[in-house]
Amino acid sequence: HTRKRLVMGNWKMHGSLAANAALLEGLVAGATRAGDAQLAVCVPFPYLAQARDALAGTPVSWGAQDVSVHAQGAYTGEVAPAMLADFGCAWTLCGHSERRAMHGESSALVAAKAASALAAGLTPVVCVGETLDDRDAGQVECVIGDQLDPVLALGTQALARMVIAYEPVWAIGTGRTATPEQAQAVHAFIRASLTRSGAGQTRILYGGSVKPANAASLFAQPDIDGALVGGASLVADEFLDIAAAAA
Ligand code: G2H
Repeated sequence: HTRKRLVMGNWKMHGSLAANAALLEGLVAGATRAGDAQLAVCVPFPYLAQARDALAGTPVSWGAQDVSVHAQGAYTGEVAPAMLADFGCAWTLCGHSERRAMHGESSALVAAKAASALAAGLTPVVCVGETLDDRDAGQVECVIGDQLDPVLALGTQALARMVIAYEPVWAIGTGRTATPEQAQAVHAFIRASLTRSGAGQTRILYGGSVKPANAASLFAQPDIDGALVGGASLVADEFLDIAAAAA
């Protein structure tokens, strides 16, 4: 494996100052368990300063779960990429399926958000994934391809500076993980698309009910370069067990 592995937590809308303090402290204390793999957490906006204060100077980096497509202006409730950079964010998720489904984010908007993040020096983690209906209809590659197209159109330079996360919607928070073989098949499809765009070394994370018990078999796949972890990222020991499997 030549690509550096990345294990990223997505706290979603969970946490409090008190709970985060304990979780962040646990992550820092156990960070060496990740070995050569990178560790990161994507926290709710109000807790970015807390993450920065707890994680600056440690091997654990931090980021946001969404970003505005706009640089600044009259966009009430939005958060600009430069604001995330101001708080030391290295990363922002773009187009998590929950944002696509609940906030109507199109693949074109998601790609534009990735470009806006890159312009501020952040690394976008662009999420793609099919629904169970898509899968049952044999449309996996078609759907993932449509989601990727506007991202690929950003060009080689942009693609080389981002991360892709494959998260089958039917595996998110359901306890139902894609088998390593199912995940690898889609990762290989994404890898081929990236390779045709000159960015074959861009990392591709798997997400969807990643747990300590299934992490090692996912990481054993040739095109799985790490994980985007929701539920299991809220417990330091579970997250670190996953990181250890990536080490
Ligand atoms: C998928 C994942 C993290 P979970 O959404 O983005 O969450 O691990 O809870 O399925």
